[in-house]
Formats: sequence, structure tokens, C-alpha cells
Amino acid sequence: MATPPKRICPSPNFDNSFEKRTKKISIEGNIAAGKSTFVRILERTSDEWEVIPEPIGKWCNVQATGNEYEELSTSQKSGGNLLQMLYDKPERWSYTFQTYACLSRVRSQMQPPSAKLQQAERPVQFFERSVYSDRYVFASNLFESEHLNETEWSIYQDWHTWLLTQFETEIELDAMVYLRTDPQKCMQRLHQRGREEEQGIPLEYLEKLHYKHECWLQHRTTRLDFENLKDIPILVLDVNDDFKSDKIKQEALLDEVKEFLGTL
Ligand code: UDP
Ligand code: D5M
Ligand code: MG
Repeated sequence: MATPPKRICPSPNFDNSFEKRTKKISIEGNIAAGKSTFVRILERTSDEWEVIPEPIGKWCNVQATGNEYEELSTSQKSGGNLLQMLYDKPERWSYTFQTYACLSRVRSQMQPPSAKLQQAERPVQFFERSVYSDRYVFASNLFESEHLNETEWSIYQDWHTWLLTQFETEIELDAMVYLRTDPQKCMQRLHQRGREEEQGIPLEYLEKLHYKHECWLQHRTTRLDFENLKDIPILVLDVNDDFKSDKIKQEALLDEVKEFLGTL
């Protein structure tokens, strides 16, 4: 099927000059690599930086309304827990999960900036993961692990490419930051965080996801379907050492981010 021309009209929600000067950056990395911890530090660093967390709350409590980002305890959840369903029975729920993950990420990536950010001279939006990690890390791995069958994988890739092409101007990223963490360290942090749905995740799963991240963001050997992704600037930060409670390490990481932003 021929790909129709891209939508060319910019979003009517905010002015064009703002859209042009805003940098959109995704923070990528394995499960429990330290992304949420890192974006909270970014948020505190500058009034010109805004953070859009991963919509995990929505995946763990699927219902018509609700806060996408708030994590609730099991007893507080009233909707379906799609993350739990995915981990319990991946061959049944992988495709459903990918449809919902992508929908919620497109929504986040199109979220209009706060009024404060619109006043900023050099506004930056940091997103925790992206529609691209969904595909090139998670969905791809689920297919290789035979949790998505050939037909599901083909349908997924078809609509994913079509959708992102349609909304390219609204969701296009300027750069990515890859938080690089050894799978063993992720496992340790995953247990430390104690999110109930994830406690049965084996090290092997984190190793597979690590390999996917490495091919895509470190070695850049993953075959990509979007032109703008092929030469997108990527900053790789080693976060194996604890940075959460180490101010010096935090400063060093922030210096790298600032220097990187200066090159965009
Ligand atoms: N964490 C830590 N030290 C660090 C980074 C993270 O102890 O330098 C902990 C963090 O408090 C959390 C767990 O590791 O309990 C996973 O971190 P996070 O939720 O930020 O990871 P994400 O899954 O968002 O990448
Ligand atoms: O990631 C949040 C949780 O959600 C973690 O268990 C991985 C899972 N996740 C995120 N995106 C996907 C996709 N696209 N498919 C399958 N699983 C996914 P965390 O790294 O803890 O912030
Ligand atoms: Mg997180």
C-alpha cells in the first residue's frame, strides 16, 4: 500500500515559533535503568525543561479516565492491569499491550507544553521513552520471542509506520539520551523498586532488552523505518554507578546533557 503524504498542518494548540524552538528529547533505557529517577533530576534543574513521564499508571489500571502517570497500589486499582496480563501471559497480551502503549505514547508525545514552558527561551521537553522504543526494543523482542506471531508483527509494523508518518511533525524527536545500565544492575534496581507486576521478570528478559538497546542506540545497527531516526543525535550516559544519591555524579551527568543540548 502506498504511504499517503504526510500531514503538513502544524498543531493548532500552540504557536509555530514555539514548536520550532522546542527541543524534544526521549530518555531511553532498559527496565529499571534509572530513567524516572533521571528525569526527576532533569525537571528540578531548569524551569525551561519539562518532563513527560511514561504513562505506566494507565497500563496498570486500564479504564476510561484516570491519571496516566500515577502508580497505584494493587488495592487502589479498579481497572484492568494490562502490564500484569502481559507478564502473566505474553503470547495472549503482547499485541494488545503494544496497541495501548503506542496510543498512550502518541498522546504523551503530542501533549501541549505547559504555559510556563511556552514562555521559555530555550524550551526542552524530555519524554521517558518513545514510540520508537516500543517498536525497536519491546515489540521486536516480543516477536523474536514468539509472543507476537508473524501476522500480528506485520499488522503492528504497518499501522505503526503509517501512524507515525501521519503525525511526524507533531511527534518528531530532536535527540535521544540513552541511559546505559548493565542488565544485572537493572535487575538489582528492579527488585529495589518492587513494582509488583515485575517481580517475576527473569534476568534473561533484561539481557534481551539490553541487547536491543545496544544495537539500536550504541552500535546503531538496527534497521530503522523512519528517515529522521537514522542520524538522530544520541547521547550515551553510563549510569551503572548510583547517581540517585550522589550529587557529584548528578552534576557530571547534567553537564553532559547541557553540553549535548548546546550541539542541537
Ligand atoms: N535507583 C537507584 N540509584 C540510581 C538510580 C535508580 O537506587 O542511581 C533506583 C530507583 O530509586 C528505583 C529503581 O532504581 O527504585 C529503578 O529506577 P527508576 O524507576 O528510575 O528506573 P526506570 O525503570 O524508570 O528506568
Ligand atoms: O518501564 C515500565 C514497564 O513497562 C516495564 O515493566 C516495561 C514495560 N514496558 C514499557 N513499554 C513497553 C512495551 N512497549 N512493551 C512491553 N513492555 C513495555 P520502566 O522501564 O520501568 O519505566
Ligand atoms: Mg520509569
